[in-house]
Amino acid sequence: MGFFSKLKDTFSKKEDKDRYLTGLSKSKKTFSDRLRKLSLSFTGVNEEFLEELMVVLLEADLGIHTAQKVVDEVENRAMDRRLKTIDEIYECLIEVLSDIYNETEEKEFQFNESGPTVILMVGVNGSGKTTTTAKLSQYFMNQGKTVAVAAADTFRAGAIDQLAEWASRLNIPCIKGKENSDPSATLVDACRYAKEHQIDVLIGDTAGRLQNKVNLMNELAKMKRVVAREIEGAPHEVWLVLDATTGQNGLSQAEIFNEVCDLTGVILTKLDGTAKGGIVIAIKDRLGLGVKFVGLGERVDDLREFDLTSYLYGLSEGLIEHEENE
Ligand SMILES: Nc1nc2c(ncn2[C@@H]2O[C@H](COP(=O)(O)OP(=O)(O)O)[C@@H](O)[C@H]2O)c(=O)[nH]1
Ligand SMILES: [Mg+2]
Repeated sequence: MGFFSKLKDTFSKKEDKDRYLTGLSKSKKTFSDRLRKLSLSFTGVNEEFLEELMVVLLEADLGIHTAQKVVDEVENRAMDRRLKTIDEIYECLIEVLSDIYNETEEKEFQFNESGPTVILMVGVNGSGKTTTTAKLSQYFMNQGKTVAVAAADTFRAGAIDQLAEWASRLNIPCIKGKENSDPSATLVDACRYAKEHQIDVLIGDTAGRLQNKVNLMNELAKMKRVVAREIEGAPHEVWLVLDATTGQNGLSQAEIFNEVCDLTGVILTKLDGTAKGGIVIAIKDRLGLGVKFVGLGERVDDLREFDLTSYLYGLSEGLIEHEENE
């Protein structure tokens, strides 16, 4: 079975596949339309073709380093396997993307068996931290877990209310301090609350101030320290919330936050609004950080576990139909 067929086969067994495809429709359309345009002038895997492929990959936001790696690998495999047709090249390309994503192992999410699992949400303003905190709460509640949230964004006016509003809609506790108070103090309160009330998952929504890197660094480092004192192994996860529409800037955000607080994963939001889904591959390739969840809309149930098969299938669906219709 070829790689496309395997992909399709795996994908067809997934639950909820239509929602995934709708969310990825922009990326899919742009990526496969652009690739298909390459077929018009395709005469073989030569320098001109590889250059054009590079442009398509850069437009999909793979970043220069990862895009080059993909192009080189496609060239090598095309030579080794004597690939001739454009469809063979497409298939090879998707396989290379998959292999690059799978090259580095990622840390699997695990619940803390001995107490609350603490998750910190970090990222720049507007990336979707608060919304995603609500979505994740719903996600864990759907698994039968008890959830509490901590409003540790005490910096931005209205941020605490925004989270409290979500919490009241979800009917879960929201631990909050005063505006401009020390967010670490809120987190300490939240950890104690979670322990006392046997909460399974505590999600801390933090402030995003990338502009002032030193302050952010100190603040996040302090948050990590204080929760570690309250609950063993905490924070169990530090997830970077990244707006997929910010493009390559996302990669540098990920680099900086990773330096500051040892990220354990990424949540890519607003994938529904962009054709630039390639950042998924770039971040994994450059930082070894896996995408845990993707945001496919603004509603509380618009969050999905990231799944490479669905993602790649979403990107290449147009190409696969193309192959089959011939
Ligand atoms: N289309 C879309 N919008 C989103 C998604 N996630 C968040 N948003 C919107 O992005 C805006 C900023 O989100 P917010 O959670 O307040 O960001 P924060 O500043 O990081 O806490 C809000 O209008 C959200 O509704 C998503 O996955 N898709
Ligand atoms: Mg917020």
